[in-house]
Amino acid sequence: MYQTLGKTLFGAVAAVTLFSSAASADTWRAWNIHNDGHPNTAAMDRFAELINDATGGEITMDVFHGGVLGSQPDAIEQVRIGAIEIGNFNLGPIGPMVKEANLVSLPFIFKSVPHMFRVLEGEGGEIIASAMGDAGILPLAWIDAGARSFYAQKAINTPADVEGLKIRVMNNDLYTAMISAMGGNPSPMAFGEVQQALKTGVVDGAENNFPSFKNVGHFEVTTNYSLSEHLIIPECICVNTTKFNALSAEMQAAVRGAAEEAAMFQRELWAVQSEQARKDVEAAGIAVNEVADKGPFQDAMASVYEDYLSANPDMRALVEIAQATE
Ligand code: BDP
Repeated sequence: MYQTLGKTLFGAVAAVTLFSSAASADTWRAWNIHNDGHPNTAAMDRFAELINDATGGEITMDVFHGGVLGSQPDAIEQVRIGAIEIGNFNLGPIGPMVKEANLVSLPFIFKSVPHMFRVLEGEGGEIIASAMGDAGILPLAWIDAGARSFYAQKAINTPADVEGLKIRVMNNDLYTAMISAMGGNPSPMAFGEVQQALKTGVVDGAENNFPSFKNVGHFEVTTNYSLSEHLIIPECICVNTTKFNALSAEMQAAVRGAAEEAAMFQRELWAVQSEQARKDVEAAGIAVNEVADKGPFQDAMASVYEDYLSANPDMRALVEIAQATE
């Protein structure tokens, strides 16, 4: 009996020792809104492999695709409080929580995707990253999300074509202001609801990049995609700040390195797959309209800038940094 108890105790102690060494390995949950076939899904899967390799298995990652851990605004909040460790987020829905991130949601603030990356890799990016880190959602790397353009059952060549249309936007007052400034009716809505809303006519149109337009079937319920390219919104691989700061310097470098490599992989995939997505939707019958003159769209945004900057004068400096970046 004693011997049995002794063995049992010994077994229990051995198990505790084993378990505690396993417990120093941490499993992080990662949020991703996209499904298979989207470049970010492949990049997040790659990130899981890279983080495991770079940390010698001390950090492993379970990636939950398709937004199953919640809508994007909810997931951002969950990463901020540490209920989810990591996410691939669009900076659009981060703006309402971290003011500095709103820079990227001003229509036409960037001249091109390379210009957007130059701003993010300079002083502007440092200001945004540090504000996000302070808010609990630290960007480890920036990724590409191309440019967003309008789609509807008709071509949108001028702001007047938006007049009277109900257009779905992401959750951010700047996007509702943007649609209202063109005389449209903005309808903020979760990404997962947009296909049905387009199909049933709850909204007349929406706006997104080619991979998202294709991947969740918006092209199946629309006829025209018009290249207004009014928003160039970057995305991040973002981690809960407290969790990241608790790591040793060596582990922090490993995690950051893995995120940066995953981001490079994403940017390469994005270049190829966004072109392919355009070809695929065209082959499926979508009319892709070049917008000959974006000037009228830019002009229509003057009141959006004025209202925003008079309500948020502290954002003026950041806007000037972006505008002064070559
Ligand atoms: C996609 C973004 C995703 C957004 C979505 C949307 O990658 O993060 O949630 O647009 O429009 O392009 O909601």
